[in-house]
Amino acid sequence: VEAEIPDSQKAAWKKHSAQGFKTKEEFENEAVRHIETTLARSLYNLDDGAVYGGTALAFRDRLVIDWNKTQQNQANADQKRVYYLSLEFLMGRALDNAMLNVGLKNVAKEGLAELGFRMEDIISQERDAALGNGGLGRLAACFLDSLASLDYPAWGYGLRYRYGIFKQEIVNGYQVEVPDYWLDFNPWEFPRHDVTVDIQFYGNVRKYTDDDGKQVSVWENGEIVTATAFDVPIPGYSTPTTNNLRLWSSKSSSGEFDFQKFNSGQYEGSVNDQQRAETISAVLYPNDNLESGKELRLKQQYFWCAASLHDIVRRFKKSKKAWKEFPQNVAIQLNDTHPTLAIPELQRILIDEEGLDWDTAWSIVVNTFGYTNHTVMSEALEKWSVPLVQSLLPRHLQIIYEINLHFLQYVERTFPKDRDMLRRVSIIEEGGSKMVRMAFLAIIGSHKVNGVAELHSDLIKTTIFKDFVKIYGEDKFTNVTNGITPRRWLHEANPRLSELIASKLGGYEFLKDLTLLHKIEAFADDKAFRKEFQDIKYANKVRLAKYIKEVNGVSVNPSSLFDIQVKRIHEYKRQQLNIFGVIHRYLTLKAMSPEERKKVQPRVSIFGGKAAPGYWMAKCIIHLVNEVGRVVNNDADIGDALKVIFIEDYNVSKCEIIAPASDISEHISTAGTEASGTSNMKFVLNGGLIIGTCDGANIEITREIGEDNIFLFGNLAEDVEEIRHQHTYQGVLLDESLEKVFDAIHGGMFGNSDEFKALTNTVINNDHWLTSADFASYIKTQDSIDVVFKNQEEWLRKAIVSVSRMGFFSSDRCIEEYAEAIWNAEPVKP
Ligand code: 8GP
Repeated sequence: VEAEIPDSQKAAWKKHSAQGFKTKEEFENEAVRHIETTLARSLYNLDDGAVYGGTALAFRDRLVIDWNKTQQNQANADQKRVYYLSLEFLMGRALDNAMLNVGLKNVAKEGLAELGFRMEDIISQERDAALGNGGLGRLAACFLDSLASLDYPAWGYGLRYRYGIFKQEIVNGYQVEVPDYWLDFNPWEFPRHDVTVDIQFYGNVRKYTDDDGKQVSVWENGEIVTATAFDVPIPGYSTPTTNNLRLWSSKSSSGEFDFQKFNSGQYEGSVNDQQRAETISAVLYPNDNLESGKELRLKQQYFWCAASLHDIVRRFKKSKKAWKEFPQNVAIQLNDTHPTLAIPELQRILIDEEGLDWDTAWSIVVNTFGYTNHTVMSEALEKWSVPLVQSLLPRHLQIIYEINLHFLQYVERTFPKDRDMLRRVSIIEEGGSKMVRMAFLAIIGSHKVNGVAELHSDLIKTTIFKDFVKIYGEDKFTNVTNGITPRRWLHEANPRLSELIASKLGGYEFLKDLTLLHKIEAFADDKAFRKEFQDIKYANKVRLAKYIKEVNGVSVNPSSLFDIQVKRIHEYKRQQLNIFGVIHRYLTLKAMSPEERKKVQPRVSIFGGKAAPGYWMAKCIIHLVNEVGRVVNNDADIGDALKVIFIEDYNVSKCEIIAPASDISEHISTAGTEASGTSNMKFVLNGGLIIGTCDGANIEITREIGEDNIFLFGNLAEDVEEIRHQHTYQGVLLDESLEKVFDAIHGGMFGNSDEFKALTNTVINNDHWLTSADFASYIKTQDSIDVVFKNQEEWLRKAIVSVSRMGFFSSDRCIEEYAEAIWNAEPVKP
């Protein structure tokens, strides 16, 4: 195509092509131009919001110039591309990240100052892009940052939800969900009204024999919904590589609305189709580690998978290569089982549309996909009812049955004696109602399956996927321990700590190679360094205390020990263990004389996190935390000795204030339940210590930083089953201190005790999450934390050594591992 353009035309384009700003002057030009023209505001009609808008648009222009060059360059390079399919991308704010990654933060800061604005105020105007629930979605966001920073030709594919995760308000101590209107102003996306795909649902399959005697299946007469692409540029750090996150939005295929109905006076009916279609990408399902099995969710999954695959296949076909080369050109990573329909969809395209035979097509499919599992908990494993799939995706159900047939025939040949094996591994679960087991389909249709931390990857091999290890061998299963991007989670969240580290390492190279942090260990005993490190932590605590004062109206003393647990509220994550521990502390303090109380290490217990709207028990936990806070924070006997805070609407940008301010953070899931956890990494990287169970990535964090630098407690994963068994057959032996805590709750100390009955009863009745079984060990460990914290020199030493040993947990390392062991992909030099 390039050759067909006349030279004179090329020269004209080159002369006028957008360059993007580089200097402070140019930045101010661009920002003011956008404020005055794009946003139609003026010097006399300005606020921080408008200046944020102008600044963001100026940076967006920069990004899109790099984005264009990157896409051109990657197309020319003709290398294997990576596609990361995820229903969730929990991106947070983009402006600060864009400024850092393109290296123009100081330029913008000076420019803004000259225009009369403070950088921090402008950055804080931005709303989070909250297209995710928790760890799984944030991991996808960190991976995009690392893929671009390492120059991989990689795209993310997701859904452009009109409403991301709900906004949480706390009203009278209860969680209330409010819609999040994040799209009101979003300068970071480019609508591509020319990039659309028609997606079919329902309908029927017609079979016929063609002229060559070949059986052909045609899926037809369905309902059509149109997918439109919205592109979000993803800038790499310290490289011009700018990748793409393509989010699909749904709309009616028949245009805006039905004109015939409209003209015949059926005004409401005329918009019905449109609304039905738009519903598909309207909301993010707000469940974390729980599947709801709703038809709309299945529609979302197919809509997104089909649009993305169509796009990927279209791009591949432009290369005019043979189909068998597809897996050498395309790697698709499935983030959990949500995109599993991409497997039968690619098979359908290859056999029904491209005319390949089954075996050739299937080998292409398997070599293309990789599947990442994020949980072993049965309530989170996706299953779809066969009749539902039959009605929505009739052709796909046929293909799934055929995949299953081929697979089971193979299993039968290989394990002729194990008849029960067929029942256990079949994609179709028989029984009352037939279900499609998505994880099994994902394993069978992928060449690699990975867990997200060592323990978790071992557990999937020995529990839920045990039979598949027998069938396929160990090699198909691998581990890639999660990581976090040091750009956002160190440099942006904690600029002073980043600066201190840079001053010792002679620059910011460690933001690209986090293992360089190990050189900081030499300063663990350096007095001046320790002092500076301590001052930074204190300043970060002051910043959080200020936020708490503003929002919660409670004064907390920044010299107290800040004890933080922020994550989705879930019984397995055990915020209930934490709050019961807090009540125990309160009762202990109450029983002391004022003199004794003065000697106790003051603490602020901070909680934050959303409960799925339908998860009643999680909502009870939030309510209890708030009620305990109300009582404790107003108890004059207690004063600074204990404060209990619930931070409303925990999200990515709040985490950036919270993580740098912790002394201790809690990662206390029942052993064997938290696949990895990633906030544990964020907290340690920011100079806080951890209290945690031997679970998920806590285990590898311990290995890296050393047992002396982490507070571990509780039963081990290998003993959990046995303990549960005992509970079932011998009843729960309630911990004595916990019993006192329950007495206080039942006695009405924290308001109407009926509201908390369910919470205490599940512990008393079967203690599935080992809250009582781990209580004594938890309390003892918390007490030892008070003792160590009093010795600030020792504490600082532990914290500094821990930071220096966190290099392994960069998401850059994860991406290198995926690229090497799963994708076989190489970077494209910009
Ligand atoms: C989460 C895990 O719970 C967490 O330990 C891990 O760090 C994170 O994934 C990233 O790997 N899992 C989920 O959020 C999850 O399984 N969600 C599915 C139900 C959707």
